[in-house]
Amino acid sequence: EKDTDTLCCVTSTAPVNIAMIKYWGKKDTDLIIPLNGSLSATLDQGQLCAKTSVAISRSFKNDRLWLNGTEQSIDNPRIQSVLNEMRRRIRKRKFDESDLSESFTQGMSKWHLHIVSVNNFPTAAGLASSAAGYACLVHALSKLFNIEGEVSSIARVGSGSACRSMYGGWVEWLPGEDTGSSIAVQVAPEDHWPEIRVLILVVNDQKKPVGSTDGMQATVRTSDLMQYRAKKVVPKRINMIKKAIFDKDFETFAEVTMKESNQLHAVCMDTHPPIFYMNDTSKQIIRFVHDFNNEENTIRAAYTFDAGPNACIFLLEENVKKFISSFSRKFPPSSYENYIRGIPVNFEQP
Ligand code: 2P0
Repeated sequence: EKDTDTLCCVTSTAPVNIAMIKYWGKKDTDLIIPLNGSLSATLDQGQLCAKTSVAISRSFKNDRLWLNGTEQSIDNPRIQSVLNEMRRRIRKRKFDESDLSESFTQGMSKWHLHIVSVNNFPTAAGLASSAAGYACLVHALSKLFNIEGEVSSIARVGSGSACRSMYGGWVEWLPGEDTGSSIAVQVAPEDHWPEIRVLILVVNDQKKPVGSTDGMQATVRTSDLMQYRAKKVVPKRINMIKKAIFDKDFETFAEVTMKESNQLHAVCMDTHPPIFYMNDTSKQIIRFVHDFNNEENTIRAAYTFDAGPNACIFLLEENVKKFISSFSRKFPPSSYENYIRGIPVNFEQP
């Protein structure tokens, strides 16, 4: 848009993250405070990522939002939560007269915001598109308005898992009790374990039948197993996997990752009525990974599934070729060859 009336524009990119320890369930649905902590790896920039531009100008008539080329309502409550949290942060600090932030906090009577976001992968297919999208929006707005310090909690009010995409490397979301304490922290940096790779096996890139937000609250309401999981299982697993990451102990890392994935899908099954995210192909992939590991009696690959049928496979770089050749013998190439992607978990900051 042509503009001579003080247009300011910032563009950011942010990668998706893949959780080994799963977030599923909130104790505060408005503030998005989770029932349990979670832990993820942020993928390399440029592979699966969101790209967002934010612009503020006096010549814009109103606030507007475009997602993958289609205009969406800016009144989306999650977007409004992010914008409100952003305004709250701006108000907390002093600014000079030339600061654009002032215009933004004063109801935007003269200044309006345009947000344009695109993903380079399917939206809402269980590939963490909302995580990358909100992380990217918050990163771009923070740059536009010079917000410094802890910003993962702003991304969190957009979409819980987005707080983990605000950092590279291995990232833990501390569940916390309130909006200031429910934040993401980096537990190990980008270059800590450079041999790790992730393969994404896209079984189905259609929109999932039950969204994560509704699915997880149905689980919280109806699953007894969920309460046990949040209190008794997850805290122990977070400690175990952190130690495995620090020690680069792939076997323990892989075992915890696979058990976590299976418990997420067990609590979905324990939801009433039950929720199924995995399909028959997903289950064949699980069987395949266990067979692959049994072949040489060492754990060389680990699967994890989120709220969809697609598999993420963690493995060490030295085993990628062997895994793909063995996988292609078992599964007909036409069904996956365009989708199998080796992604170095080389994590960069959004
Ligand atoms: C995770 N998932 O830890 C888990 C594993 C799905 C399964 O984070 O309601 O889209 O926006 O906070 O962040 C999906 O949850 O849900 C998710 P909201 P979100 O990655």
